[in-house]
Amino acid sequence: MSIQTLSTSPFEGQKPGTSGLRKKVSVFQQPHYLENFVQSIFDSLEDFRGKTLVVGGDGRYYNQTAIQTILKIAAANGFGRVLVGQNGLLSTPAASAVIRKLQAFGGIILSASHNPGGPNGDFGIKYNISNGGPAPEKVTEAIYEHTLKITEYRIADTADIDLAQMGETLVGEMTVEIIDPVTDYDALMEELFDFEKIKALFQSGFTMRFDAMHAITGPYARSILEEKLGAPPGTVINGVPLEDFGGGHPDPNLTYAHDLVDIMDGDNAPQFGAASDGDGDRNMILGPRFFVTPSDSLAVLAANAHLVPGYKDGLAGIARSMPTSEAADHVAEALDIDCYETPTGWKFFGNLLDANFATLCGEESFGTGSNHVREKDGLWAVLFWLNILAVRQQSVQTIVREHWAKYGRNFYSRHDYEGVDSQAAQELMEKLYSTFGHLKGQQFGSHVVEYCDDFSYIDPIDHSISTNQGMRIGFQDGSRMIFRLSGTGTEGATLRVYLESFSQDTTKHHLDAQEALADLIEQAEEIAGIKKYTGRDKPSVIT
Ligand code: VG1
Ligand code: CO
Repeated sequence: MSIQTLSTSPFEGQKPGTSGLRKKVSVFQQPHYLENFVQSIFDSLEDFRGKTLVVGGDGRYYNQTAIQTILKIAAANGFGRVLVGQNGLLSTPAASAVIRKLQAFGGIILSASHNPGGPNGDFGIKYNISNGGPAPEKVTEAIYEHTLKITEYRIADTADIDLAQMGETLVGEMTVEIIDPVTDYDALMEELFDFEKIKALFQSGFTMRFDAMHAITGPYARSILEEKLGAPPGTVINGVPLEDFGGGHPDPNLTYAHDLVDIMDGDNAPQFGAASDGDGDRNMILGPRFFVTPSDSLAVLAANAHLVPGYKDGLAGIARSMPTSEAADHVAEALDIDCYETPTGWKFFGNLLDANFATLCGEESFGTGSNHVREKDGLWAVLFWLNILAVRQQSVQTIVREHWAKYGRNFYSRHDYEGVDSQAAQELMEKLYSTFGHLKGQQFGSHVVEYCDDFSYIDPIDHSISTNQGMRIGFQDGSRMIFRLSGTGTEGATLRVYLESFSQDTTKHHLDAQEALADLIEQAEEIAGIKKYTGRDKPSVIT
């Protein structure tokens, strides 16, 4: 074992964002950089000597190199055992499942999620606690504090190990076990969903495409959809994980999942389409020429949960992030269960799930999940939909339209302005905040402001407080707009504008969201001066 001192380190304190630390690969490649961050994680933890850690990533460039380093630092810091997915692979939800199943002390997940990969792309690292979920703010704050004062790290002076070889090896005195990344996850899915019914659905000729976007979900989707559920070969497309995701942007939305979108828009579109992101925690759900917004998807899953074996006894509650549409709230009301509104980021759902306050959780950013793990879970959401489709024997579109007819439709869209000047973005937010004193009661278009605030959240379990979680403006007609700066980008700032309006008028439900929200979009510009501050006349991505 050797101890490295950091006199030449470029490391100046690193703050984990919405989900861990994300930077360009070249930043992680600087001498001592990764080492310092990993040592800072371990320095912020207590009593892990001899205990088990789970390590895996989405397979992007630098994944295996980083894992070799992490193993040596874990050994020198006294972990007893580390479980690593074969070839360094573990989807984010699978890592969460493994941590929980083996009651590990925690886990390290290497991913920059949906951000592009490769030598010029992004890399990321995140610590998960023993419940399988992302470290809460008090832990990420402690990690950050340690990055400010770290002077040395401990690392075992040993050779790299073979990450392809299943079984056990020693690194110093620590045991490393290479595990199959898919087995435990598959078993969990089989417990939750009616595989027989879904199998019968495929046998009856039901057609689907799953776009793994050359990212981590390929092996999981092939194993479950094609091998276990009997979907025909070719159902999973872009199924081989690549270090650079084939040059693509593994973000399952209408802009980046274009292979799938082209298929679903085509004349011979299959009956169901789905995609997942870089690390397998996001999902997009499509019918032929029909897009299901993630907010609607959460509401539909909640309303139909009783049809699925794992949730047949009902839901304890639902939780959604603040910018996610209120569609799920209407379902919670009908079911007479609680609906929680949390800040953006999955870490805020952990306590609610642990305390059984909520069973299903969701974010507008293509994230849906439940108490089966403590991360959002892309393939889980796809299987949930398949289970509902198998029981109801209706199309995706019919199910969603019936849902709107019953609960009303929450028109929803998010406009992202990516890579804008950080200072300008900050100024926009500050200027907006300074108007809040006199916005209330003012009319914008046909909307009158009912409330405006900078969202803060008090965790109902540990009473911790999270402030500055987004500027929200609510109108008397139930519509909302929210302005927030992203915590996951790696270049400049990303401004997110979230827009929502509600209609119970079924004659309007066929409208396109941008059309239905056109007035609100105009008023958002009026209120915040987006063009002036960002210098952009339109968003870079609309979802
Ligand atoms: C984004 C999403 C947020 C999500 C986070 C991590 O964060 O808005 O809802 O939890 O990404 O998702 P931000 O701060 O950029 O808005 V993943 O799939 O990157 O782990
Ligand atoms: Co992700």
